[in-house]
Amino acid sequence: MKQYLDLVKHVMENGCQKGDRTGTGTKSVFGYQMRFDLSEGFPMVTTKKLHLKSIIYELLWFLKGDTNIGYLKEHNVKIWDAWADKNGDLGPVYGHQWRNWNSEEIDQISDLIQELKTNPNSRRMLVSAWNPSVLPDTTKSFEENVANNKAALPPCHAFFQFYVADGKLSCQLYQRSADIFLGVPFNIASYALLTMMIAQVCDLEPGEFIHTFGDAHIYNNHFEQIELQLSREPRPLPKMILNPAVKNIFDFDYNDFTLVGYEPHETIKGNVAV
Ligand code: THF
Repeated sequence: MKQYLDLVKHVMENGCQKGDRTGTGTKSVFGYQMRFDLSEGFPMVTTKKLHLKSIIYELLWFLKGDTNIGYLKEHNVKIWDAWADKNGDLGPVYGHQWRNWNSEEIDQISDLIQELKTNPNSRRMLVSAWNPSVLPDTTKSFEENVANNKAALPPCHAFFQFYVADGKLSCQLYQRSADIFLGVPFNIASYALLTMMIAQVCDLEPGEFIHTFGDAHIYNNHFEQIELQLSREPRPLPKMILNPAVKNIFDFDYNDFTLVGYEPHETIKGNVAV
């Protein structure tokens, strides 16, 4: 994953020291883009071990339209725990906006699949998680915002667009805010997987995943972990195999995903800024 290591180097060399909402401090750049050709392998970072199980369950949870961490907890996935209220709710975050935009029963994922199947030349195949009407009030706690029907956090991966050419499906994501050490490896794998799943159910081949960033940052308490990753030699990319029998995007289940040949360097721990 040269693309990821290039991003890391770029931000370490060119980033500005910048304060942030969480009070941790970051090195940050504004605007950057990476491209992954999905025919070259599945883009999983190899310079540390990634917990693919969390990535798959999180994506299945988004696709269900679920915004309560109960389902994640059932499967031992903890990555959303820090922001949920006492009932496990996060308010109208990703899953809600994808499947029931602004609570108006607009199912952006079903509409996208329909458009891909019937009008693949369309330039309007977007899904937006960004909804100004549910943005949280930053003077209030996560808990208070959720009680007011606001999202606990504004979406980081804000919207994405699909593109079909030569029978191949590509996806471009705009991520407004990107935690390069913890979140970005998850986000790359998650959207690469979503692109493969949608390609399969629309009888297309996976093309490219293009990852475009707004504020791309490395938290000050991740520098040591980042240097360790830069000292490691990247390994060959694994392959992701989907169960070919699945033809409906909402029918995928954890057992339909098989990752082959993932031989990463060992895990590196880091604290998440809340
Ligand atoms: N907030 C911050 N500060 N960083 C983020 O990456 C982030 N997200 C989501 C929402 N807010 C964020 C949450 N996603 C981990 C990974 C992804 C997250 C949150 C946390 C994490 O701690 N990963 C560890 C453990 C993995 C595991 O337990 O499965 C890791 O080592 O990768 C980004 O969208």
